[in-house]
Amino acid sequence: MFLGPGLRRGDVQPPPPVIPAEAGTDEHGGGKPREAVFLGPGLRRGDEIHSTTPRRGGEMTVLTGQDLPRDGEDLQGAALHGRLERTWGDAPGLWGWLTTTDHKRIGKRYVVTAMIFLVLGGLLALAMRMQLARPEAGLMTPDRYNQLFTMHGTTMMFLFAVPVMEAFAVYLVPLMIGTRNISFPRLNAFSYYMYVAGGILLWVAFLLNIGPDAGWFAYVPLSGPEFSPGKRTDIWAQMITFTEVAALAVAVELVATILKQRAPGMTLARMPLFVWGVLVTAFMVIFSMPSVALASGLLISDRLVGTHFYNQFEHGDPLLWQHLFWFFGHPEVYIIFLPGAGFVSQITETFCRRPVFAYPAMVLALVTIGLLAFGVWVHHMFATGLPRMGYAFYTAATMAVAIPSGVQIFCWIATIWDGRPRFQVPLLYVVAFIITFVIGGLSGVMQASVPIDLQVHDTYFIVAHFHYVLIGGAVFPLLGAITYWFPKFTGRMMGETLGKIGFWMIFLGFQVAFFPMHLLGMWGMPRRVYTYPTGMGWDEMNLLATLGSFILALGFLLFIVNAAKSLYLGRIAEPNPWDAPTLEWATASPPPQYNFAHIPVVTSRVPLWDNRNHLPVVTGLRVDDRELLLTTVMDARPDVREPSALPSIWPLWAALSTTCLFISSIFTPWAVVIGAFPVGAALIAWFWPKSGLSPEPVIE
Ligand code: HEM
Ligand SMILES: [Cu+2]
Repeated sequence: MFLGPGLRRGDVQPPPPVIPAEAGTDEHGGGKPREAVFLGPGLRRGDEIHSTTPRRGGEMTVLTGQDLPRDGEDLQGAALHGRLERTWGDAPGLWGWLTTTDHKRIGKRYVVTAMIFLVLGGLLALAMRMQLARPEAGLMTPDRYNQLFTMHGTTMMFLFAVPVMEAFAVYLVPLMIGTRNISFPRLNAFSYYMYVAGGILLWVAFLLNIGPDAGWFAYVPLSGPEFSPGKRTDIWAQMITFTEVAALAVAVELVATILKQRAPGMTLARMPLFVWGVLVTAFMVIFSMPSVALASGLLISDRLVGTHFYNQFEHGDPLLWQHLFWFFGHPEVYIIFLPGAGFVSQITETFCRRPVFAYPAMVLALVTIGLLAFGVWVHHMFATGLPRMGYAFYTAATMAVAIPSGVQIFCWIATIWDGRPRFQVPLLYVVAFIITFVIGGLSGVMQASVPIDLQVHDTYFIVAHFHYVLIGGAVFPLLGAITYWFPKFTGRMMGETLGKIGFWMIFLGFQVAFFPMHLLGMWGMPRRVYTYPTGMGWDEMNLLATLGSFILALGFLLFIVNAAKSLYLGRIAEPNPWDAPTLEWATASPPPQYNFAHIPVVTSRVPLWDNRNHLPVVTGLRVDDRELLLTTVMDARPDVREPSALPSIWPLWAALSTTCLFISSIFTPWAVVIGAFPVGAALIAWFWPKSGLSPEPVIE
């Protein structure tokens, strides 16, 4: 589409002469010949998109009154790439690395960092399982065990699961919706640095033997000033602040990107399901994370300056903590699961070679889960004693979540059933996900019933349940997703044989590790105990669980070995090695910094299947500036062109000064006042107006 002056609404367009195939074909074009398409003054609902050549020379530049270089008939192929490379490229070397605002570079860093935390958290889990393999084992002190399960849960939830999902979204969403960068790219860089700083804080504290020890949900009064003196809990609470700032920043970027930067023609109803999952997730982050940030802020205040928010002797309320925490904590599990469901949908679609069954039902299910997730948090608090009505309401609401979840499960099964499945590694992980997640869902529905919950509360039954949903619902889809998008990230395919061996070890190891925990729980073994006496009948199942967790860990090691090996020796990937239907596969593997030579135009939900050889594109965007095409929220009609932020060192600087502020405020409240100055200075530099390019509308 030519964005210049051009046609007005209602103008009749000439029939579409197709431009010669080689004109639109290039090394970054997925090898597919492309047509340029002229959208005229914006599409309307139901408009046909006509293919046509871009307009000629002079007419392309009228909008600003200057001759600005734009992509189009005059500028394409190698010349266009060179030009875009210069405009979108980073500075070379370390400086470029530190200042980059490219969503792909930051997204990759985010993914790798989150996976490192998965490994660290996994090592802690292995240490715990070693200690619990035999009764009355003396591998570690009770204090060490407390730190281990707290660090494990905290690392997994705050430093691995949520960040890794957001990381994938940061990398994939702009590619999947056909744009050149994420919105607010500097904020994106800032969020990554904040996340890393929070992770380092927690782990350095742990290595110095001042790791938090009050559990990942840090209930008061145990975590309050009276029962947790010292700095351990403050470090935990401040780590929350770091990760919540990071998560909220990314969520805001993702909402803006998804709602305003979709390629022309990608109406809401044509968005890939992963993007839908990310959109719902991002809204959930925005509504739930402030709650835990508030909770931990009040806790720090109680501990540091002696307020009484949670002190029942001074008219505070310990249950306030549980409400604030779980108002975040329950949505959190869907924040982890919904992007996982998105992975599953994309993988199922590609490997079954048909669009996902009942797309509208899938979208409705995602949105419904997102809403219901905010109405069930009290099921974590049944044991605190509630009014009868409360029990009834939260039980019913919890069971209701099974309906949209079930709808999704049946849609995936129908897709496999009705498709032509290729059981390669990513689809194997989908099958593992379905089996495991259904078992976890069933034990979830059991616990929604108050009499059962009161029995199994704080036992290993719960540990079994949440690992079934977390590992089944998020880690299995994630491993499938890594295998699936590995060629896009790195340009090489992951090895299939090692992948399959790893898969079976991980899947079977998981079942052997966690299924016995259901039984242990029902036989009364409490969670969060560093050991247990002999003669309780728990010995064999504990040994089995430990055995399973080592098989699982070995499988995971194989996965890493496979990834590392494939990075250097894997088969070189074409742009679309799996014959997938979504836009990220329309560009090279790995994509160039500007993502697409021409912005694609979308006419269906599976663009690369429906336009096998003719993915229509938009032309007329400036190439001398980082210009993005913004589109309307519902119909994705071209709306405005907007410059995207240039690389900058200030996000890193802002993150460093904020880190100093947050960490020193563990020790004195004055840090907030004094620390505000360097942060303020960094922000002023960050937002200092540059030579002003203001957004121009696409059509006058
Ligand atoms: C690598 C495989 C894993 C193993 C072997 C494992 C094992 C364990 C064990 C033994 C406990 C402590 C039980 C107790 O003493 O009460 C635990 C707790 C926990 N795990 Fe895992 N886990 C694994 C992966 C994960 C993952 C991937 C997540 C999240 C995405 C996760 C989240 C949690 C949470 C939230 C707790 C509760 C911590 C607490 O009680 O404060 N785990 N896990
Ligand atoms: Cu819950």
